[in-house]
Amino acid sequence: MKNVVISGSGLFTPTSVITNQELVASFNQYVDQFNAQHANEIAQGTVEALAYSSSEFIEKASGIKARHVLYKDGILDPNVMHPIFNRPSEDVAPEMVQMALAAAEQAMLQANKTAEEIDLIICAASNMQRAYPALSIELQQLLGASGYAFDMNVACSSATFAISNAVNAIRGGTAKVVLVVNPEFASPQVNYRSRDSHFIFGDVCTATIIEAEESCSSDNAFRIKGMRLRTQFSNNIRCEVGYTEHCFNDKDPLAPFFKQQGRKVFKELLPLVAGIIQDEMAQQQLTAADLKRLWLHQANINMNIFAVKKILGRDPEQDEAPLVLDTYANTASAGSIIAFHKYKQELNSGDHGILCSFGAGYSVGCLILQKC
Ligand code: CO8
Repeated sequence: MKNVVISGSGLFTPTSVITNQELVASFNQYVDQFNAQHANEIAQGTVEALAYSSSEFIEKASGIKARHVLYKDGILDPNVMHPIFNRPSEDVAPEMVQMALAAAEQAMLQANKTAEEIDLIICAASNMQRAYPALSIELQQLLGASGYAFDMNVACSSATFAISNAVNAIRGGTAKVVLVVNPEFASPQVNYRSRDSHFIFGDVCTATIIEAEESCSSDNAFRIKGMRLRTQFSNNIRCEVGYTEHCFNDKDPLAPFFKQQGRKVFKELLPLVAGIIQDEMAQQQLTAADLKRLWLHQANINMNIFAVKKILGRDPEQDEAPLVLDTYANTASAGSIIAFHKYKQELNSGDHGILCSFGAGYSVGCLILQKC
């Protein structure tokens, strides 16, 4: 079987930042307005008063201190509470394609690959800005790449599942050099009026180049030694919005938003994640002592600490399981790739690491990587 590598990675980070303090101040202003407007109903017990959010809670419960967003305007205005931006026109690439272009250019540079050499593009993310034509095909045209392109969505595991598709396409002979992009434009899907979830997500885009080891000329490549994917249905992380929404008589104002049962996710997903990583380590005949890095999904600091302890049997050392969610927040499928992109340079030839995503579906994607 052909050896396949990740020969380059790229990261586009929006310049605008929202700190927990800014987010909480705006949310609490909204709470004051809501409670004042509904004072009578609250007094009569027909409406429940809203409670304040808190920066301390957010940081302790999630590890998140700030997040990058494409459009800060509107999000912090208690009378708007969503990003404000224009509907993309037919002749301007939408945000997700523009983010992908920026991340792709970095990944191509690192992999020493030109756009003409790319013959498959996969746009893999938790949301697509439109149903069709595929965002990846627009990106293909802007880059001047050949071959074919498609979009796919496995929520937080979109990136790892797409990389495994890329490996299979290369081994199956339908592609030689694959660009995977993960534009996570999450902020429009965040319910900034929900205390439980207003702090969770940020916007970002990652990119990776995947190719056969024999064609690789990058000095920072990682061999994909093992891949293990798993899905198991759960309603605990859900978004209802779809193309049928306008047909329903009972309009659901919460339909466009991300919602979850965070505690249940925590409890149900972790054993699944730990089991899949351990199974793949056993398959590759690796023990905890063989692992130099754990590039894990970035949803919650406590979840990552738990998973790492289960896998290594001890607390991680600094940068052994790097966290980026303090500054990026949860960036869905891009999270583990950001960690990989930022914390892969120190590994030496032969060193192993695990890149693992987990999230809605449920879905888990585990890749065992070895520095070439
Ligand atoms: N400020 C103050 N207090 C709060 C706040 C807040 N903002 N929010 C909740 N509280 C209160 C609650 O009301 C509760 O109070 P009480 O004890 O009186 O009932 C108390 O704090 C504890 O609440 P929780 O039990 O909910 O708190 P947790 O410790 O569980 O922390 C988390 C909440 C951080 C959400 C945590 O449960 C978590 O991170 N779980 C993991 C979830 C996870 O990994 N989900 C994956 C989602 S990502 C994904 O799959 C991608 C989907 C697609 C992406 C879409 C892009 C938008």
